[in-house]
Amino acid sequence: MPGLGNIDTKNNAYGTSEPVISPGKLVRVGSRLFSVIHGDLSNLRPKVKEYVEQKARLCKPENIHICDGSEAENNYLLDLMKRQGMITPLRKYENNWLARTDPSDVARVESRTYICTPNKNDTIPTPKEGVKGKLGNWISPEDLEKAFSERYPGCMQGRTMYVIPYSMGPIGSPVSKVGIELTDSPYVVCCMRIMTRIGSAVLKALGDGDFVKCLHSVGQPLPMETPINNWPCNPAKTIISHIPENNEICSFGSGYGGNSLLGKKCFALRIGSFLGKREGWFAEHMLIVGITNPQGVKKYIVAAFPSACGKTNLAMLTPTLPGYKVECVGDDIAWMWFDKEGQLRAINPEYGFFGVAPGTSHKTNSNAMYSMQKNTIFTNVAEMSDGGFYWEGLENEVPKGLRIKSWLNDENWTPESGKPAAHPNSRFCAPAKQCPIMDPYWEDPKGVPISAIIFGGRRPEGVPLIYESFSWTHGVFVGASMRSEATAAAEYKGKVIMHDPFAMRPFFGYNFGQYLQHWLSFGKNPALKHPKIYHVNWFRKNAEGKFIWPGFGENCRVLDWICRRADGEPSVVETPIGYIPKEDAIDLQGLPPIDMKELLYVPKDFWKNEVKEIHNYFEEQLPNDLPAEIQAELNKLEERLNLQ
Ligand code: GTP
Ligand code: SPV
Ligand code: MN
Repeated sequence: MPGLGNIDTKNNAYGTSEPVISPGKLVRVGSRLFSVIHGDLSNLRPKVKEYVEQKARLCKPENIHICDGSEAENNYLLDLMKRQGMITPLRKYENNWLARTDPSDVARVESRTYICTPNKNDTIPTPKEGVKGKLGNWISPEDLEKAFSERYPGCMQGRTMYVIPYSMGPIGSPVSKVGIELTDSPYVVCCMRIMTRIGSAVLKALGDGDFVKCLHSVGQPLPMETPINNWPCNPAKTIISHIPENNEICSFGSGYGGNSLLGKKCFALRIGSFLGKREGWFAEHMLIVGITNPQGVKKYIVAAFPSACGKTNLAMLTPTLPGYKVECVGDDIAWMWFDKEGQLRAINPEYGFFGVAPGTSHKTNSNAMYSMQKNTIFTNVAEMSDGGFYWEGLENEVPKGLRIKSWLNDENWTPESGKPAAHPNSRFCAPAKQCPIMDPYWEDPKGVPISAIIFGGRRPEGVPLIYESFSWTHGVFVGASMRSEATAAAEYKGKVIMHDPFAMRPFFGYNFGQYLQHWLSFGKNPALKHPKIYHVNWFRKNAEGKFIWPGFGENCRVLDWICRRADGEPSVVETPIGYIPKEDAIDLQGLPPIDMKELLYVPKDFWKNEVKEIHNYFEEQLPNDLPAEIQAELNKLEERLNLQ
């Protein structure tokens, strides 16, 4: 194996400056020679080798690098990216780095994310005639093949193709699943090493087993024109595609987040939900958190909020109620199943956090702040002249005496510029084990037992702080009818209220109607202990447009009520939409006065309108695929509102 760190800085064959570890072993694949600069192709098991060779023949990289996951390899890649100008060190910390992307590659691109099945209806519900389906994008095998032929051949020319074996879930555990990501982005390798467990140990555990085939290219073969911020990408040709039947993901043109770190949304949610349906489990866009009360009783809760709506914050909150302890299992994705005793259990398949930076501070989320003090890759945050990171909401004021360089490279950024210093979807990518409150069982393949399921969103109006559904089926309806204000996590502009069922709208791996059937089917099994299902809203605003609820660490007060309800506390008021807490049931000790009446108010006219919206949505989006039970729940909600 060539020595890592021994970088050949002379220009490569394409006259560009991608340095390579020299000399590399020349290997013939078909009619082409590749330089295998790290690892040994002949040591790969046949299925893996075949996949790598097939895609190498197609993408024609200059080099192949099989990742072992070691620290030396990671240091080599970080150094390589530094030399390429793709990342800069944040000097104030240990091994923290900042990448600035091309400003046109800053978030997931939902409009170019596809699921490919022979039948369209297997991917998305058939909408009403003349209406565009909004529950995912379908592409036919023929059209995908054509799109591939216009993109992948030769797309890695001049670059190194990295082979990343990775495990979602602890390596070798029966609940874990393996992916092999081939990518031409060293940034992706370093982030995948944080977000998943990667390297030789994964290949060993995989043996001759099956894996999810993941192909990723930034879509810019060398030589290319000077990339903006040294961030190669190809927004005009970006396409993120999934072929569930083949266990395959192909992503082209974007280097960012969920578009390129294929273990996350593509595998753990889209392919995951497809496999979950087939195998009888759930892959959900949910955090997993443990809460222990002053009596030492611990419960775990999962919560699904749309992107940038508070999962990371709730997953690692610092409780303000005395005597409570919160521990984090996961902040974005839960794989769940009912065990033989009928208990719902969950694991976090990830290994790190890819968290929203703006709004994160010692005041709002100190555990996230501690998690990112070292070994963290930041993307599109701003940089202070002392080598520190900076973003909106980090400090109350812009620090005096320091200059701030914005994510757009404005060296002397000031708030007066009227533009944010950090991109609203800027992120930190940090190892989970650096979080001071990781749960002792966060890597237990048996998972943790779940006592409650929460749905929620950003609802400035009308939606109470919390309500409890009447039953499992009603809870599934609550998930199905979720709506939330659009955020910067995807390409949407403005603050429109969007439907986002189960916080999964961009992540369903198959027809949403069938997904609902899957959830409902568990309600029919009386042997299962069905956790209660809730809806929360931290984002209700008063007439002045201010948040009524203080949020963040104070959300433990709501979790506490949920835990007490799981133990049978009868402190509820029935409303048409579900049970809400009695006015004094939520512990408000130590808080300045809060208008709980306003926070818990269920305005009838608002909800009648909400019913109309949901009705239209179902009618337009799933005229044929909506399960009757869900329609019945909507009708019952309407009746309850009319009776009131
Ligand atoms: P993804 O990683 O995109 O899935 O997002 P997420 O659901 O993990 O959201 P995250 O916790 O990162 O929060 C997103 C934004 O919402 C941040 O700017 C937070 O500061 C803000 N936020 C989170 N929790 C609260 C809360 O309880 N109240 C208020 N007002 N804002 C919050
Ligand atoms: C989300 O958008 O829900 C994220 C960030 O967690 S990304 O990995 O880009 O999907
Ligand atoms: Mn997310």
